[in-house]
Amino acid sequence: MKNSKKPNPDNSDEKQRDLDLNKSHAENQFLTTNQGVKINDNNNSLKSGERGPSLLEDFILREKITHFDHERIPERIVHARGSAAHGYFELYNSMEKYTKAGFLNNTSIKTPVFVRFSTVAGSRGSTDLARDVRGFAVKFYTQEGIFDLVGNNMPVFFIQDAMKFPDLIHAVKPEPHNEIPQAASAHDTFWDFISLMPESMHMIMWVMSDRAIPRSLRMMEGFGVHTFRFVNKQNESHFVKFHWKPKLGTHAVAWDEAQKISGKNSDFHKQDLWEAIDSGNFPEWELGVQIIPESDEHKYDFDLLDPTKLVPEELVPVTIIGKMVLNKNPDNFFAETEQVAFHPGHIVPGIDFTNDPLLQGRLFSYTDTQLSRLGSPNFHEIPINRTIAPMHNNQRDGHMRQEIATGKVSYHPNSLGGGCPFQAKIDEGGFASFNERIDAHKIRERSESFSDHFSQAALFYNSQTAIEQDHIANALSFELGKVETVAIRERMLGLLNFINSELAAKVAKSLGIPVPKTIEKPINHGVGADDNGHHEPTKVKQNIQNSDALSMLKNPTISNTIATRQIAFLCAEGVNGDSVKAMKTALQNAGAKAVIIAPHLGTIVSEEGTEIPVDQTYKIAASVLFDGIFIPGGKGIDALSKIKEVKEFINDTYNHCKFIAAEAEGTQILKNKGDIKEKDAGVLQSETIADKALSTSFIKALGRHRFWEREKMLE
Ligand code: HDD
Repeated sequence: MKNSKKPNPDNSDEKQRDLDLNKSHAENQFLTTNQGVKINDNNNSLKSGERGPSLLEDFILREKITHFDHERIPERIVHARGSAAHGYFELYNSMEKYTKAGFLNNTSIKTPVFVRFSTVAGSRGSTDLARDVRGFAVKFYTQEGIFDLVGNNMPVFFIQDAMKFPDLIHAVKPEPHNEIPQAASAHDTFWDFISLMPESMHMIMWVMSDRAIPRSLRMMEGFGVHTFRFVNKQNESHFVKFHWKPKLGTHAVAWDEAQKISGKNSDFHKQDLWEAIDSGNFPEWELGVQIIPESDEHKYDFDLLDPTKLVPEELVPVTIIGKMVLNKNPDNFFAETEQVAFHPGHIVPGIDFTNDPLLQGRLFSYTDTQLSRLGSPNFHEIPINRTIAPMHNNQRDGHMRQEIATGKVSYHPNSLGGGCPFQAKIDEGGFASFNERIDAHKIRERSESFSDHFSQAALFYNSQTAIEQDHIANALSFELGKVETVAIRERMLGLLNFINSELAAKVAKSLGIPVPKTIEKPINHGVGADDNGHHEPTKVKQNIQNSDALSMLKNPTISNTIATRQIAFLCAEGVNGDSVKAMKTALQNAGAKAVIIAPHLGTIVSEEGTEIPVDQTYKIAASVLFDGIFIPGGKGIDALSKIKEVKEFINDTYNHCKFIAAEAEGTQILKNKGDIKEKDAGVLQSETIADKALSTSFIKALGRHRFWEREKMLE
């Protein structure tokens, strides 16, 4: 076979066909050098005699080692750790009234997408379960060019102006003198900065909430964060906020669990996404928009241009306009996930920016960073970054140029090339920026309308259930407990007190210091507050209402599905085979995965004498890697109760508020454990083998994700 480039059978969309052009397949091929010379010996370098020095002449060795030496590129300065997948976006109803973007007008177009999820602070090899914001970046390969929606799993941001971004990131990254801690915000420099930046308080509430420790990348919301514009054919503009709503609901793990997962499987999220797609359980999100007419720009008591504010869904409802399905894992992590280059400035006609000062700064940063990360202004030619729309211009040359532009003309206007490539009129699809009128002085200032730093932080906190509020207080107690400088802890307590005095008091109790009384005004070094009180942050407005949409627990999964959930079956020799089989079948029928855990791999023999294949041993499996446990009946229970890891398994499952089901003899192991409360509704028990009622109620319970009420029982 001469040609090793063969088309991928999965060429279902235009982007996949485009990527196929660059794929290579080594089956039935000779090993060659980069120049195509067949290699005869890939084990030994060329030497002067068997024991002699290697020869400089060895072009095969030199090429191999040189390439290896240059394999690494700089990791992303933020969002270094990521996982990505291919898929498509489908529109439900035409949005023509608001935007002329083709992919949002035509419901018959399936737009290919590539989506990368990430943590922000950690390095490329850090843990998935860090308490952190998650990046949620979507590249739409539209027929009119690339649109990147480069968002996060939280709808607001820490800072209001891009000028502060390097400071924020320097503060959160490992401290520069000793490179500690990795992928964690619980250290002095982060909280030093935050305690001096009251504008970050709303985002801090989100990051200290369970949103920062998702159960899965498939179970998080996504947000465009900034207010963008939709522009229609009549050149009318509406403000728009983008939302991604996961079909599987928004779920989190417990903080103690997150820390343990980091040890047991630091690739937990990466693997979860990969396996779900690999097994055909394609994750889906619906795209929602909040649309605000231009005339309402100044209607709200916050500024639409301020990225530390959200638009409560109760004020402007989210309209669902389409869905995104991720249905293909990348073929090569480096070529696709690592080299993909997102940019909020990649927009298409029909979508435009607003004057949000954070967004404006981002418009510069992303191309700039790709230049150092990917090494050339030709990064748009890397297959994963290549548009599927026709692309012609007079940009030329540069490192690693792939395109062979023909002809002698590389300028515009020209007559020698017949005027080509020519400009597009607006009705031919040419991009024209929205002609917003700007009449202003050049000024290095922040708008007074950005000064309310506490109202929405309080709105978020007040909208949470009591359980979620406790989690926020606990997270703050953990983070500030790791801060060594007492003055920083005190400053933070002062700021928390502006949000909610009970929250501040709870955290203060854990830190063993009082909430400082002396701080009457928040210290604000962020927006250039001056001695005259100019631009001082305003206090919480009294007219704050609750916004149920901000709570995860008030918004359970639409369908309460248990699809793709992993349930551990705690087994040993002599387990009841019918008990295992009946529950396994019931869970599988509901889309969940039953994982048989036993003392050894291979098979175990049930009390009926049948062989049951084992998936994992107690040395490998851990409660934190599962969504719930089932303890089947059978005489094997004696052996099971003697296994050290089983006790830890049950304890962790219980402490992390997961659902437990046990049948017949299996219930004894729970009864013998004094710390499992008898009246716990999250522990389902039946004395009957293969009890249908038990499996039905277990499936229903698992759909609730967690029995968080147990936390109170554990106090
Ligand atoms: Fe950013 C990467 C999201 C503010 C500068 N950002 C990056 C990624 C996401 C976001 C999801 C990873 C993309 C990928 O997977 O490759 N960033 C955000 C959001 C922000 C935000 C939602 C606020 C609303 N970012 C922000 C500011 C700046 C940057 C204010 C600089 C002024 N961001 C970058 C960057 C990165 C990046 C340095 C690193 C790697 C990259 O761009 O490609 O340019």
